[in-house]
Amino acid sequence: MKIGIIGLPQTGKKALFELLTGHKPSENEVASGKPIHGIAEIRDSRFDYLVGMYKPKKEVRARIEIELLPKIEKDAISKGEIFEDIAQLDALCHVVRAFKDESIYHVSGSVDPSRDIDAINSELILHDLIFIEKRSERLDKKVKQTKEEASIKEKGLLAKLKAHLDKELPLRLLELNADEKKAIAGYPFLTRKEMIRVLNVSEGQLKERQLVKGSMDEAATANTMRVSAKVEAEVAGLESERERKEFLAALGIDEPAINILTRLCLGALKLVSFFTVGPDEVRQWNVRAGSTAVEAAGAIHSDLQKGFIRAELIKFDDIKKLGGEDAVKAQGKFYLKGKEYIVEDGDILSIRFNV
Ligand SMILES: Nc1nc2c(ncn2[C@@H]2O[C@H](COP(=O)(O)OP(=O)(O)O)[C@@H](O)[C@H]2O)c(=O)[nH]1
Ligand SMILES: [Mg+2]
Repeated sequence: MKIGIIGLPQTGKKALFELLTGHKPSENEVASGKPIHGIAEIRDSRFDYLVGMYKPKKEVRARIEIELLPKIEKDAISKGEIFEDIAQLDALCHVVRAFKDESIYHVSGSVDPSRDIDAINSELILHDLIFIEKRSERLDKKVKQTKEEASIKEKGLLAKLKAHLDKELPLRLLELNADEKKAIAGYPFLTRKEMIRVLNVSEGQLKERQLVKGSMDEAATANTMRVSAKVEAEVAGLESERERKEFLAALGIDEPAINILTRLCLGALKLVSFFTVGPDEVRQWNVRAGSTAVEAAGAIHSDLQKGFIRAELIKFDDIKKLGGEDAVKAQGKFYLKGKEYIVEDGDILSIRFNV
């Protein structure tokens, strides 16, 4: 499961990638025009809380894969290449320039986040429209020759997708039934992918409420957040946790934006986190939303999946409220679950198994 960072030139993509992954791409890597791989640790205050409670010998954060894609420029669609790379991703993180800085050039000469959001949307929409056009031409030929029912049906579906895209709307906002989803599952539609939008703002804009004015794609604002790459880099550069806290408090910020961003990435990838805890190790794990207890066991080790007996479950909120495992048990909030239990975000699991 991979999320990719996309956007116009000079928006702060590389700065955010560095903050998320700790990997500083070299000039050569950037110049190669290829996606740059990195791994980001999930920053989750629940994990920190459990580490504080269990004081384990070892702490292991969950991770996600991140790719930094080359800049998307106007008419990028005609060059094509980057879109094949985007098609390989499971979700997108669009970095939008909102910071004002005269010393850093802007491709369009002025800072205007909603214009830039629409520009990138349009490129992705155009990509999907071109795909539909080509696919439809092939289907037309096929229908003429064979009158095949499945092809006729698919043509109808593609026409429906096209009508939606023609309104400048991404396909992720179009409701499809299970059959329709299945029919297009193998197609490289970019606007079907979950998208997070990161407004890279100036320090003074961090607390503003309004996200973007007048963009076409307002339905996506739930997945939009503000970051100041500059502030985050300063926070990351501070030595101690105490210094970081004080610095953020002085700016009126509760938590580094990078933490919020990693959580949004998890959501966009449709992953949920569970925890395993104990004196030896506290660890956070990611599994696909909808995974069963036995699948979660398999994420830990195949032996746990094969020999699965049951999962012992505590909810994070319960242990936080009650202060410890003993109190959780005393309150009857310690649960036993079978193979088919659907893991929820924030579950603390202990798998009983037989080898
Ligand atoms: N003032 C300011 N400059 C930034 C911020 N984020 C990035 N920059 C600068 O903008 C330029 C482009 O940043 P970079 O991370 O390379 O963006 P990319 O080209 O989109 O990958 C660099 O000179 C950065 O130092 C920010 O939050 N505030
Ligand atoms: Mg750059």
